[in-house]
Amino acid sequence: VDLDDLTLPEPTPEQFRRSLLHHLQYTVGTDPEHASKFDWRMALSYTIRDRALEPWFSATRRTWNEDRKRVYYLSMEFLIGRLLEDATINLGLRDVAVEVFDRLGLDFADIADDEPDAALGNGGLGRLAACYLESMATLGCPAYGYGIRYEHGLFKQRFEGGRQVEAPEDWLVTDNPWSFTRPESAYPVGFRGEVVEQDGRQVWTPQLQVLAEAHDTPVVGYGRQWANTLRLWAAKPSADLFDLERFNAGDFTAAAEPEAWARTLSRVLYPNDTTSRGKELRLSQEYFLTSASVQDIVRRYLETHDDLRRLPEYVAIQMNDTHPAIAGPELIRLLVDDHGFGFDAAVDLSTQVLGYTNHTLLPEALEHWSVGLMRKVLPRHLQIIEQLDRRDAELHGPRPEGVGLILDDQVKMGDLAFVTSHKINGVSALHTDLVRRDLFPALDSLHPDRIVNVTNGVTPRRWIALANPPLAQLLTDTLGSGWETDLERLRGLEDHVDDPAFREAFGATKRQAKERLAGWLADHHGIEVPKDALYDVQVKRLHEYKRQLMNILWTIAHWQRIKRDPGAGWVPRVKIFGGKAAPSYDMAKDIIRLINDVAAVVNADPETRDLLQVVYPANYNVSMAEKLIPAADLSEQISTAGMEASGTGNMKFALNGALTIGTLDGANVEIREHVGADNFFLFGLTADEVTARRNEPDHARTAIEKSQAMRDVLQAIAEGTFSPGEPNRYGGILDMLWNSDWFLVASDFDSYDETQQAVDRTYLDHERWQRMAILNVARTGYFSSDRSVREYMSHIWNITPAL
Ligand code: 26Y
Repeated sequence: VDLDDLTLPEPTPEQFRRSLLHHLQYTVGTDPEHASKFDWRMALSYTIRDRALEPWFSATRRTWNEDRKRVYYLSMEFLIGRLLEDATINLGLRDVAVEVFDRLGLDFADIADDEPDAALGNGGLGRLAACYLESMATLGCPAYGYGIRYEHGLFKQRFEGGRQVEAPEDWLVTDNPWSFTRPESAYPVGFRGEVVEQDGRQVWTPQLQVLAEAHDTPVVGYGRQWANTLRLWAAKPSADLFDLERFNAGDFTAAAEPEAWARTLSRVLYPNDTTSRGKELRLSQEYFLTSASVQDIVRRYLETHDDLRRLPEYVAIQMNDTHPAIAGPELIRLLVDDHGFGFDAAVDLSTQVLGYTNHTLLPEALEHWSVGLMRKVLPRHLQIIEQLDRRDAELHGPRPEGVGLILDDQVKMGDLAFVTSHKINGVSALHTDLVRRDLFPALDSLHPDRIVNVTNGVTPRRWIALANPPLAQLLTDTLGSGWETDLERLRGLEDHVDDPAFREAFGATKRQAKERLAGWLADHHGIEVPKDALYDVQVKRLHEYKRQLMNILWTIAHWQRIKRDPGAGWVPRVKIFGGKAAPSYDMAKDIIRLINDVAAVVNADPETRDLLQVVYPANYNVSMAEKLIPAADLSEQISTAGMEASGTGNMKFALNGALTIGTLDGANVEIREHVGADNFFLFGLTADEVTARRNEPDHARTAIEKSQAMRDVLQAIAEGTFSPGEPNRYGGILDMLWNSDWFLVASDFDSYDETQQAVDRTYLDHERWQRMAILNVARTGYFSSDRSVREYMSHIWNITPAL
């Protein structure tokens, strides 16, 4: 078959319209008169998808023909959001699509807004994986993302009486036009059972087996030259799991039990982005992803090669944190048990193939599994881990206390990932230093060139072109096209910073974004906000270290001050919060409730209404971020120094012309270096000062006693100002603030307060603010995920792009 025959030409509006109407009739089964928004979205998705197939096929064929090295990005999370508009932009079809819908009397944006988010992730780590997939496709880096096709992504959040209530998310309930099922690519994944020695070899006979079935989504790069695959595994019962005998005996429920267990593996995303819950299911999910992916990788390699010793020339596997860290033992197991390798050779080979990215230093997020659980679920892998541990001890001589893969009967997954990887990377300069110094000091001195830094980045296609079309247009008008794939070109804006016409145009893009946001808040959340206020935004997962609490406490202080002197020339502010708390994280949920309670009181206060509004739209997700970020004037990046590995929202805000108020934490440090200290609102203790302060007894009480503002705030909360009739509602928060305050809210409060006041003063000087905002855009091109991915390609994956 001559496949070129089937290639679709670049469509004229007329051809696009015909495709759309064709799909509406023949794929969706309706006609324009009766089509719902859903029907139109489906027809449009298939029309766009058709155009994605050409680059997808040609990239796959080229990689195959040229026998190229491939990257495999293993991640338990891919927080992709919507795909339709992203694919439309990357295929260069947005203008044509908008025009065709216009002519049909429909609104493209409205149709695109109908798509549910693919929320297969919790937060930063999952969104980073999505940005990297998009950049790899744009750069022509042959790559596969491997993940789990969760039936239920991250829970939906709503508020009842200000409290978070979770409901299951069901993105797959309606058709997913982007996914292709590949029933022919299914792998058995075994669990439990026994290992016996036969003829000097270990033979593992699993007790349970499930099938991993592949579902592929094309990931189209910008400029439609390349597309990669996101392969998500769905768990299916393998035929022998169904107990026909029991079923025939009438015990229908029991007969279905093993089948139900199998499906559980891809049922739901763990909504916990901090603590590793010692749950058999979580470990099984991790192994399910990893085993299916590693089998698929080896199978693909062997289709065109016969010598597994050359695997590192063709395969790079990146582990997104330790969640897939069983990849080392799994690859070693396949090489030793199935392909006759000796242990040392297998370890050597695996290490050359694997890389590990660390995303957190929080002790509660460092995964470890008890030896008992490992023995039960993955007995063969435990043997391999023990053997690795013995081998390491032999290779490197006597070890200090605490060094080794197993400590206190727990397998430490970070250490395991380290010893099975040739490169370990942190996600910002500061974080990487701390990974070296605090997390892996012993392993770092044994392997001094293994730990490297790759500062995170975000894709400008989604976070500028898609999220902020007016700004994108201004960039193109000012710099020409090309900034989308060469973000350092934003530097060119520096030449225009003194041009009043440019500043006016830049200001107009921000105003438009605020108007869009205000309209959306009114329509979708029934919230009215002034359009000409300073928009101050903190959106991210709820966590104590991110200090949403400090932000809301300051909001109270600000409100109190306005009330004391309403005529003092205040800058009107809209304080915007967004984010979800893990369902079991009580303190985070209390903070959510406090924010909502404060919003209720403050927003209803006639004295301050025009000067201060607090809004917290429920269910923050990727598509909400696309609306909020472009409208922000001020980006809150206020974590306790040393605790936020990088942050990536900070980059999105700066690229959209928001100024940052932030601590010297994560990538804030580098953002500040890039934009210049004058264009960044810095406050707070440094990471080293944080460590020192924590050792001072009573640091919290001391700090509160020194701060009049903070005492007034805490008193108002204690009096029930925000919880009328229930003054003790926030007793837990108050007690924590006075007596422990691990995250140093009290210690940093006054510094934050002063800096917030500097923000107001600066905002009053409109021209100065405008300049600062423009310079933020001009100088943050470095934070494109294209730059990050290039660094991975050259420093870790040793791969050259095909484009
Ligand atoms: C162990 C398990 C429950 C677990 C699940 C998810 C542990 C951690 C996570 C997620 C971590 C995460 O999202 N980390 C974030 O990664 C971003 C991308 O590198 C960073 O920008 C951000 O600072 C970091 O918190």
